[in-house]
Order: sequence, then structure tokens, then C-alpha cells
Amino acid sequence: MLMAAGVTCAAIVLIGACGNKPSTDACGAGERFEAGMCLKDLGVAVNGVGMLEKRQKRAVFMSDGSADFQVIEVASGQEVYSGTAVGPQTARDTEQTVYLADFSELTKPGHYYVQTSSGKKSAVFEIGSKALESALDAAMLGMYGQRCGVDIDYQYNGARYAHRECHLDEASLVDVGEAGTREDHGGWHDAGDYGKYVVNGAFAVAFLVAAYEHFPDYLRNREFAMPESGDATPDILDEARVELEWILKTQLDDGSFSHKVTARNFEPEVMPERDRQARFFYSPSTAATGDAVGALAQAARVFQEFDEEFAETCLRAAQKGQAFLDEHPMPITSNQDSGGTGMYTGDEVTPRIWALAELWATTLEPGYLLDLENRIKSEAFDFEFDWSRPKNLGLAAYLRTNSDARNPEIVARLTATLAKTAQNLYAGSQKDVYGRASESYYWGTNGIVCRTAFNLAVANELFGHTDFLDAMSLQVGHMFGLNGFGRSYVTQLGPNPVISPHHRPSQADAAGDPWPGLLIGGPHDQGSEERGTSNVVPALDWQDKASNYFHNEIAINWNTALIYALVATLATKDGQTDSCWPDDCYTIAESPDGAGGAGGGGN
Ligand SMILES: [Ca+2]
Ligand SMILES: [Ca+2]
Ligand SMILES: [Zn+2]
Repeated sequence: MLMAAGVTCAAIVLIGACGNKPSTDACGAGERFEAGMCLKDLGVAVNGVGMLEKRQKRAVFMSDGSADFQVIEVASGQEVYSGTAVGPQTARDTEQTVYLADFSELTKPGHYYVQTSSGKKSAVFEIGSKALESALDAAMLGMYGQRCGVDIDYQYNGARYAHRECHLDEASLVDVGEAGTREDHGGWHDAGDYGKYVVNGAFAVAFLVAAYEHFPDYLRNREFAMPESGDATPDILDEARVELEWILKTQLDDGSFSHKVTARNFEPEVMPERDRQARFFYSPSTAATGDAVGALAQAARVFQEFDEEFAETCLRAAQKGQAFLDEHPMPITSNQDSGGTGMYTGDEVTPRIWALAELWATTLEPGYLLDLENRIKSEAFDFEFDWSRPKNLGLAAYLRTNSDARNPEIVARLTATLAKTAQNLYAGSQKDVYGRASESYYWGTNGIVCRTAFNLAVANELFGHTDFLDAMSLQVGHMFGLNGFGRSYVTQLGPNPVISPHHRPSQADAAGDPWPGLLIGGPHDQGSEERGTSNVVPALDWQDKASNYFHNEIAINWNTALIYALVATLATKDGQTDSCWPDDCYTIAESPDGAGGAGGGGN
């Protein structure tokens, strides 16, 4: 998250003529004129990591006429499936003219590629029940590499990835009105930079804890590459605890949480141990406090089984934070004037909903429920959601806690809006050849796309429908190459993966490939004017360039959303095809004040 993006004309990789609309003639060899620019031919876009046997399977390609395609088994070289792709058609977001090949009927486990009658071949992918396991391993390794304050040293694909203990100097308390300093060892570096932010940290860690809570059978004995592997605690919770322990250190004496612990400005492109800038506990905010309470109260519930003392510590901190929120009903924002690191000033209302929902789900105390239900009686699930608006986490905790104490009208209303939201997400995944449920494009929307799996998984838990599982699987596939570039947005995974993320360790270290398992933010047209790419549709506005933090930064909340989506896809192999569509089973009641309604709204 550097402040200035010095993008030169020559650096624009996707268009033939910088800033001006190129003519068809101006396209280079192997390029096509699409959507007002010269594009490298898509090849055959496919989820180049893998698909589970029962899920929808797609490939997308450009063609001068023939729509025929075959699926070839790598081991035998034999054609195992052939079909006719649907096209030509215009892709919903990229506006490319493409053909959509569906080979969902192929369910035999193995390694395959798709080829077209004009001789184009896709990347090799796996079909099988474990086809995404290695991707989950890598995405978890991505989180491990974000750990602050400890030595990191591991090998991946023959290269070494390492940084030394970092950010051990205590941080100043001057912004919170106290003398001296305090230690804040641990946690995760937030993104491409080395800051640590409570709003995003709490939001990010919630998806690891939720993954465990929603899919304990799958994750209980699932090990990942980390020092805590082999102990009695599930590894995904060990990784979560790294961040939770740091969040606990940001709580102030009055119960509030510091908004962030960062330097005054972003770091130079150095390894973290070489960043010795003075760091500061920034003044607290009610948004950070609400989010911290949500994450800690959730953790108190899930860690109870593995470490009662830690669970109790999390709960006490959450309750103390909630007491602060109760005493301060009006928004308090952090004073961030004296610095240029990430702001993370989000919505004020929904962190309080998340906090109360998790506290109630953990304690079942009527006071929390009364306050919560007063706040959510007109609420609906958001179609998609981001760090600034964690409401869906709270609504899911409320719906998943089976208690007669709940107001049945609110339960019915939220259940119906969740059904509608999931239904709309599925519809979006079918409308786009690349399976992308969301039509939003802004900074970090790859994270939002993955995060739609949260809505779909909770809906599937309540309604059980194959369509929701297919939609989840397609969101994952979109990250691994089923997109308008035919490339993977995750480092070292899938076809032609992103090579130059905005990620300081990758930029500063000696390894040629970036650190593995990191999801980048993806295409959108924010800041496109300064890059001279304003004539590109947002879905194709992406630069694989380290200095372009708008497109190519990595972030913990995007990676944990990817992890949640992978876990949900791997853990939920069967749907109920005979289940009625939620629309037929539930009707959406009008909210008392006429507001609300589910779906399509986004944020
Ligand atoms: Ca463990
Ligand atoms: Ca490097
Ligand atoms: Zn660090």
C-alpha cells in the first residue's frame, strides 16, 4: 500500500497502445482485439488446480468458428469426453467473445486437460475428492508466512522462503494518551505492508475460526505445515490463535481496542526484520472494538474444547470490550491524521451487530440477545461483504445458534433473506461464463468473490442444495484460472500464476518466485486514470506488477476468505438435489419498516 503508483506507459502489459484505443491492426502476434484492446489470446481458461467429482466443470475459450472440444486424460493420452461449447457469446463482465465448454458429466478421478479443435490446450487439472487439498495447504502456508515477530523459514517448490524475527521493538502509547511503550509481538502482517490493523485482523481471523466451527469434522485432524502441527489443537485454530493473541494485546485499560499498530508511514521494500521504524498504538475506535469483540467472542466458543483458559481470556476481553461499547453508543473514530498507513475506517453499525451476536452465541445471556434483536429486526444478509461491514458474520452466528430464546419472526426473516442471497449468488455464477457470482469490481474484490462462499455455505447448511455447492466451487475455480486472463490469481498455484504481487517479502528477498499461497486483489478500474487504462472494462483492468497495489497487493482477509472457500468446497461434497429451491420453501416477509430485502445490494 504505497502512496504513489509510478506506472509508466511501457508498463501496461495488456494493451497495445498506452492510453489510446488500439485498432485491430495494432494488435501484436498472438493477440486478439477484444473489448476495445489487444489481449493475449485467452487460450483455454479453466480451474487449473482441480475440481471435485460432482461439481460443475467448465472451460472457456476463444474460437474462430469451431465449438468442439475434447477432454484428454494425461496418463493415457486418451479422449475421455467430447462436447460442443456454447458460443459465440459475450462474457458478462469482460465482454470477450467466448465459447463455454461444460464437462460436468466427467466424474472419473484423474488428471486431464481440455483441447479445442483448433489445437488450443488448457492447463492440466485434477478431478477428484482431494483435488483442492494442495491449494488449501498452500493458502495456509501463505498465512504462516505473514506471521510477525518470529523466524519463518521453509522450502516450497525447491526455493527457500524466510524472514527473521521482526517488529520486536515496543510501540509507543503516546496516541492513546499514555507515557512509554508496550510490546505487541506476534500477529500477522496485514498485507503487502507490515502494519497490523485490528479491524482487518479481527475480520480476517474470523474466517479461519468460522471454517473450523462450520466444518469441524473436516478440519479436526487436518494438518498444515507449521510448528504447532501434531499437538492437540487443530492446525487451522493454531494459525488463528497467532492473530487472536495479538488482538488481545491491543486492548486498552478502558476495554476499547487500539485501531492499529503501525509506523507513521509505509515501510520501504525491505524484509520485515530490516524495518526498524518507530511504531505506535493508534487511538481506539468503536469499529475496531466491535470487530475485536466479535472475533474474540467467537474464538471463546470454538477454543473452549481445546484450551479453556485461552477461551476464558478471549471471553473476558470480549465482554470488557462490549462494556466499553455499551458506555459509548456514539461512534468514536481513531485519530489517524499523523500518518499514512491504512485507514480501515469502516461501517459503525455492523461491528456492534457482529459483537453482540458472537457474545450471545457464546454465552446465551439474554441481555446480549435483547440488544442484538433490537438491532437486526429489519436486517438482511448482504449479497457480498467486506472488512468494512462484518454484519453477515453476526447474522450467521445468530442463525446457527439453535435456541428457543430467539424471536421466531426475526429468525424466519433472516433465513429467507439468506436463501434469497444464496440463490442470487448461484444465479450470478451461472450468468457469467467464468462462474463469478459477484459483478462488483473494486480494490480487493477477489476477496469478496471468495467470501461469497460464506453465504453459500451457511445457506447450504440450512437448505442443503447442490446449486450452492456448485457456486462455491466456481468461486474457487475463478481464482485458479477460470477467468478472463486464464491465469491464477494465487501465487505458485494453478496456470500461469501471478508472479509480481505487491508483497514486501516477495519483493525484497532472493527467491525468484513470490511467496506461495497468496491471493491478490484482482482486476478493477479504481485508479485507472493514472495508469492510462481507462478504456479497459473493469474486469480486464489488471496489472501483474508489484508496484500496483491497487491490483496486485495481497491481504490477510482475502487469503482467509480463500481458505474458507476451499474448506467449504472440500468438506461439502454432497448436496440434496431433491431439496426444494429456497424460493419455494420460504417467502421473504416485508420488514416492519419496509426497508431491507435481500440480494443484489452489495455494499
Ligand atoms: Ca496443531
Ligand atoms: Ca523475491
Ligand atoms: Zn513483523
